[in-house]
Amino acid sequence: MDNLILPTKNTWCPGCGNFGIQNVLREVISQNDREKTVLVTGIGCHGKIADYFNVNSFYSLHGRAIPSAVGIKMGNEELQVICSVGDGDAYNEGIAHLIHAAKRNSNITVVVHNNRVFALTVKQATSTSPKEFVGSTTPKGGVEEPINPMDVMLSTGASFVARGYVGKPEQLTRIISEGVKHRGFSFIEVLQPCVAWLNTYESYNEKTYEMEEEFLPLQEAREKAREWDYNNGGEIPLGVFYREEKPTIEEQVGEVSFVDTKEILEKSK
Ligand SMILES: Cc1ncc(C[n+]2csc(CCOP(=O)(O)OP(=O)(O)O)c2C)c(N)n1
Ligand code: SF4
Ligand SMILES: [Mg+2]
Repeated sequence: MDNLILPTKNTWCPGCGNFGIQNVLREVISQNDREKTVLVTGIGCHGKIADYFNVNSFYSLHGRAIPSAVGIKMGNEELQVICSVGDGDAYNEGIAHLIHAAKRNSNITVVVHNNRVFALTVKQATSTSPKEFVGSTTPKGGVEEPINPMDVMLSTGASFVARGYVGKPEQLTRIISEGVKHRGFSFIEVLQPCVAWLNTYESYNEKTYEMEEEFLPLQEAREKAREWDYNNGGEIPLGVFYREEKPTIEEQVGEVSFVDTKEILEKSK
């Protein structure tokens, strides 16, 4: 027994895609130095993963998991920082943080539990909900086009960009393991069906396929990212779209020297 799952009561709906991500992360964390692993989460159904794992964790504010993770990594480069975030968390509330962490090439791994809905707060449309999604904020169906986060990440400097699906757990394990090993900002979008509000299992089982390429040059990766437009049009490629070696923010900034606030307060007396 790896003792990685706590005996806490699990409140995810039976069949929720989050179980698939939990299984994969369990495998990945058990392959790594557990003492040096930190799991940082947002708020939402996905965030409960911090309650279920017996690993160092930080339950952040909604939309603020990524800056928390960047700060933890900056403070101690030896830590392996994995950030579990929701689509509402990373693509709505916290999208500025996602973009800037990618731009800085912070050496963290971001795993997006993309169920394409604000699930915990009972069915509001997010940035990747299908256009005509009927939810509690769009009772007659939405009017906005979804964004394409893969393309956003490729255009803002993420040095590892990948997509997996909980229905293809072996490939997802490989992708997340590679993302964790990658030196630089790793962005992994995981298609995670929400059986309560947007059950996409059938459609994903039919439309997803595993890419043959190990990874692609940037322009081809961007074209590949546009193959699926999040409005359920077209086939859905899975795999590592892009990877690049370049200096991380932590290497460039060097050691952080913390300000001793106690000393400052003493001096100001
Ligand atoms: C700043 C802030 N805004 C809104 C909320 C309310 N809230 C809590 S969970 C949640 C939905 C989260 O959606 P998502 O990130 O997609 O996670 P999921 O529940 O789908 O896993 C919202 C809107 C909050 N807690 N804090
Ligand atoms: S509401 Fe959706 S995301 Fe939340 S636990 Fe249930 S199935 Fe999973
Ligand atoms: Mg969500």
